[in-house]
Amino acid sequence: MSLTSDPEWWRDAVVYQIYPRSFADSNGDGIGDLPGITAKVPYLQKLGVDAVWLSPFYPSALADGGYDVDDYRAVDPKIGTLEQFDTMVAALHAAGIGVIVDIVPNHSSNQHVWFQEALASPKGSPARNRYIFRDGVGPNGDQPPTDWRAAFGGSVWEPVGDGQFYLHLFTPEQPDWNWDNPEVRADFLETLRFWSDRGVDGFRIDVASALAKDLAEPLPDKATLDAMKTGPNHPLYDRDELVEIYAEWRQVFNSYDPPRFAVGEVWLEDPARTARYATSQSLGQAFNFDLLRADFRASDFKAIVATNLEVAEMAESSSTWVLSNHDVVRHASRYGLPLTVPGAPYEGQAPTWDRDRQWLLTRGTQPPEDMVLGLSRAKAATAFILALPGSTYVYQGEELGLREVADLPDTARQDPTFFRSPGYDVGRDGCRVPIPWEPAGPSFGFGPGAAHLPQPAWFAGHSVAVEAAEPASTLWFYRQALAARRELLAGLGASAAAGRLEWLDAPDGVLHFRRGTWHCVTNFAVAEPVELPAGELVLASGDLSDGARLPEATTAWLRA
Ligand code: TEU
Ligand code: CA
Repeated sequence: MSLTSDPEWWRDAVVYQIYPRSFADSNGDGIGDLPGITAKVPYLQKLGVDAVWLSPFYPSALADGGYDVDDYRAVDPKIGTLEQFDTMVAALHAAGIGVIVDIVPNHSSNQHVWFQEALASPKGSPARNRYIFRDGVGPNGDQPPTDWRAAFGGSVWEPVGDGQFYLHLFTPEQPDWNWDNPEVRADFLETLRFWSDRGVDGFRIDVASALAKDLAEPLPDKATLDAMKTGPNHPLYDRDELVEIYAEWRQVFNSYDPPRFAVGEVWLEDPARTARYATSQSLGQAFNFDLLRADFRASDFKAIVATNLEVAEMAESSSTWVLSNHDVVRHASRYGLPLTVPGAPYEGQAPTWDRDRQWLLTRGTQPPEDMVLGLSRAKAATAFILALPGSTYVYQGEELGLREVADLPDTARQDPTFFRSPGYDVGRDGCRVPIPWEPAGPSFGFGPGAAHLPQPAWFAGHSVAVEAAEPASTLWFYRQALAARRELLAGLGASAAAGRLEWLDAPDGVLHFRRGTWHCVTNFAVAEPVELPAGELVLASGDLSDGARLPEATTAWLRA
C-alpha cells in the first residue's frame, strides 16, 4: 500500500491518532508541538502506521482542548507555524505516512473573528445569521428559548445581553454555526481546499451528524427531544440536509489526485443511517465507536463486527475499529475493571460508559483496577481488531500499554467536562497526559521542561526508551502486529479489499475467524487455555501455555 499509488489506501490503513499538545514538546513550554511531531517521525515509521490523524492544532484558547477553533486556516502559535506544518507533512510523507487533519464544522470558538463580529452586530444582522441566535422567552424575555442541555453540562443557550441567546451544543465557548448560511458553507469548502493544497491526505470530521439543524418554532422541550429518534425529523442530529453538504465537500475531495479522504465522527443507532455518511458520494468512511462502549466479551464483539461490516457493505466503504481515543478512558483501564454482570448497577445502560465515569470519580480506586488483566485484554482486543477487514485507529500511548491516569489532582484538570458537570464527570484529561519518551527527566522525555498535565511516576516503566529495550513490551507487540498485518494483508491480495471474513466454530467465550489463510483466534473468557487450530503461528498477544494453547485474554494469528 502506498499513498501515492493507491487512492484506496485508507480502506485498510492503520491510523495513529496524535493529540498534538500531549505528544512531544520541542521547546520546553510544556505543550506538545509540530516540531515535536516531526522529530518523532522515525518512531512512527518504526511502529509501522500508515497515517496519522492530528487532533486540532489550530489557534485556540483551549476551552475544549482545541475543539474550539479560532481560525481554521492557521496553526496555533503555541504549537508551531504553517511552515513547520509543511515540514512535518513532508517528513511524514517521506516516511510513507499519510496525514489526516481534524475539521470541526459544528461550532467555532467564541474567539473566531466571525463570532466576535456577530456579538458586535445587532439582532437580525447578517453577522448574527452565521451562528444560531434566538430571542429569549418568558415574561421578561430573559429565559433561554428551550431547556435543552449541552454535552458537557449547562444550557445549550448562552445570553449575550441584548435579549438574544446563541446555541452551543458543547461549551459556551463553542457557538454552533448556522449551516443554512451559504457563507458558512463556502468558508468550510475553502478550509478543505486550504489543507488539501498543503498536501494533507484526508480529514476527520468532528460531530459530523450535527451540522444541519431545524430550529423552526415551536421547539420541543428537553424530554420530547431526548425521546426523539435521530434522523430526518430530529432538530439537531442526522438531518437529511447533511447529504447535500457532504456532496459539496466530496466535489472538493475529488478535485485532488488522489482524492482526499474523510472519516466522519458519527454516533448513530441506526446502521443504515450511519452508512449514508460513508458512501463515496459523501465523506467516504464513518467511525464506529461500538467497541468503546462494549465490555471484553466474545458475544458483544461478534455482534459489533457483524453490524459494522454490514454498514461498510451498504456504503461500499470499509469499517473503522477503535478501542481508545482522546474522549474515553484508555482501554487498558476499561478492561481492568470488572465486566458488567446481569443485575449489576450499570447493566442495561450503555455498558462501560457511565461505569468508567463513576470509576474516575473514585480517582480510579473503586472498583479496583486489575492492571495485568486489563493490559492482556487490551492487547488481545487490539490484535482482534487489527485482523478485521477495515481500518484501525490507534490512539497515542496505547502502543505503550498506557492506562488511564485516574488520579489527576483537581487543580491540574483542563477538560470543560470537569468544570461544567461538577461532581458527575471528572472529564477526559486522564487519557491526554503527555507521552513518556524516557524513564527520567522533568517530563519523562516529553520535552525539556515540565508537561502541561502532570505525569505519574509509573510512566517511567512505560516510556518508549524502556519499552524499546524490552522485547516482551507492549511496544514490541504493536510493532510486530503491524508488520505482520502488512504482510498478511499483502498475502490476501485483492480479496482483502472485499472485506469478507468467515467465522469458524469455537467454544463459548472464544472467537475464531479467518480471512483467506489468515486466522485470528481470541480467548475472551475461557479460564482453561484452549487448543489452537493447526497452522503457523504468526503473532500472539501474550504467552501461550506450552507453546500451543491459548490462555484467557489472549489473541493468536495463524497462517493456515
Ligand atoms: O466529540 C463529540 C462527542 O460526541 C463528545 O461529546 C463525546 O461524546 C464525549 O467527548 C465523550 O466523553 C468531539 C471530539 O472528539 C471531542 O473531543 C470534542 O470535545 C467534541 O467533539 C466537541 O468538539
Ligand atoms: Ca512546545
